[in-house]
Amino acid sequence: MKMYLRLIQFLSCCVLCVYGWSDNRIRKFKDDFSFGVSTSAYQIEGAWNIDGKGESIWDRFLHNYPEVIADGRNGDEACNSYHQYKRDVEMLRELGVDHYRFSISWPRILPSGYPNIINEKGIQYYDNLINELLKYNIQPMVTLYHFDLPQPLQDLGGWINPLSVEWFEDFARVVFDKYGDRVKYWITINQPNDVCIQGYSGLMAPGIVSKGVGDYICVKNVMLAHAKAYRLYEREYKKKYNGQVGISLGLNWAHGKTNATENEEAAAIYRDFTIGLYMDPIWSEDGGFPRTVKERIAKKSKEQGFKESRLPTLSKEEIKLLKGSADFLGINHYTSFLVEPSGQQYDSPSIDDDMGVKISHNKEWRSSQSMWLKSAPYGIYRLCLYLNKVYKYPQIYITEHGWSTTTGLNDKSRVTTLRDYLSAILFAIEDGTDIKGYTVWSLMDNVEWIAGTSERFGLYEVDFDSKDKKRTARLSALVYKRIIEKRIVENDWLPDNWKIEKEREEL
Ligand code: PNW
Repeated sequence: MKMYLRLIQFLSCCVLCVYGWSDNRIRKFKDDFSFGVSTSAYQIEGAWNIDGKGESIWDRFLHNYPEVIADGRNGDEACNSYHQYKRDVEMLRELGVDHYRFSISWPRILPSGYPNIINEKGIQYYDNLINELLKYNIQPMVTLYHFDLPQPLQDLGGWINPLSVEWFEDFARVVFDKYGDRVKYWITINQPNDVCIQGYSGLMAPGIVSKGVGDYICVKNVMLAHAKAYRLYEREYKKKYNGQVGISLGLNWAHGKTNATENEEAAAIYRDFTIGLYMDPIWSEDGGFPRTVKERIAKKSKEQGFKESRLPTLSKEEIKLLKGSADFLGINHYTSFLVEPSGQQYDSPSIDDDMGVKISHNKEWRSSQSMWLKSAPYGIYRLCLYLNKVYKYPQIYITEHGWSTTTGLNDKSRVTTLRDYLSAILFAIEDGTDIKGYTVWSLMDNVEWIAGTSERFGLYEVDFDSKDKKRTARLSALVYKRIIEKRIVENDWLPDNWKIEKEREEL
């Protein structure tokens, strides 16, 4: 065990040295740097059919296909935050966070999806939560859409239907009207790439498979929905409330498996499809989807006998609507990938086939409880510097970063990851990126979509078998609290009661 830890220390040291982080200066987060934690409605609220809440696509998907959930636990009860929100805020106070990022369940406030019926009890729930947060000076950062579309709108085609742009705008209006006086940070959409690419791969709700076709139509509509909500706020609320509206993109770093030209080229393609596709429409100089992505999909589509490119075009007006439609960039960053050209056959059509690349992890990166998640802290540094260069200094909030473990309070691997990534962020700030805040995913263990509760992301452990979904602070919660308090990353700090445990282990 000791050997293993040494090895990890040695390896992370190597990584840091390679990138020139070996000096002994103490770097500090500024006082106005905002530390927070994140959750989402479906994953924590439970009360899926209580007090007039409508059905979401995740309710439907996991009720219909319980066998896809790793441990069978869906979001029907989750952490029961619908009834336990005061305990949640108590934990936020224990941590001393500056902001709390949570999402609003669209079907909880608009059960039909439309504003024809407004569920007052749902409105009241978020009112209570927001007021409770403000009472303790914790800034609410509110996501409008974190994967839980009202099922009645899915029955009309969901994000594939171009009307979805308007549905979202109407929903956003209700939310801005009700909470705009108190909420200053808005995130329109969480991870359009997951909403669309995963959403139409069959792995996530709505569980429809339409690879390389439906997913791209969804991307267009989701991006436009974001822009419409942004413009609505800009037009009708900004003057009065002076809040900021952004979007959270799932952005991981990727570079060539080796520095061979073909690998670097493959990595550039991968970045264009996973970063550029969502960044360019909002932050690039010309707007619209990346030229490389448009060309690749158009060429493939032609070869496959499609009359037009499977990637829908954006009109001049749509390009204009999207360009500049964010006050800040929310980054959800978890891991990095090594890229090489693919020798293998993918489903055709599909985004994998369009990209034609293969991704992997470096074998030396530390593993989490999730297959896809390995620790490569330099990745967040390189990603931020890349965005700075390509997109001209966007204002950034890290809106999610997290690590999964099994159950248990002694989550040292999460502590290490937290420290490594926060150190990398300090370097990125020093090297000119405008990072305003950082948000841990997640405040507490929750329903990890089809992984159920088999992968734990919480600073607080949740006992899902207990009646009140008891929450207990892990070691990482105490370490994060200390980081927030001191505004520095101390690699050897441990709370007193954990020191004893560590000494015992080392005997
Ligand atoms: C995020 N990746 O999804 C979601 O926003 C959360 O709801 C979720 O619980 C959390 O990450 C942990 O999974 C991700 O492939 C999906 O790197 C995929 C990736 C990262 C995050």
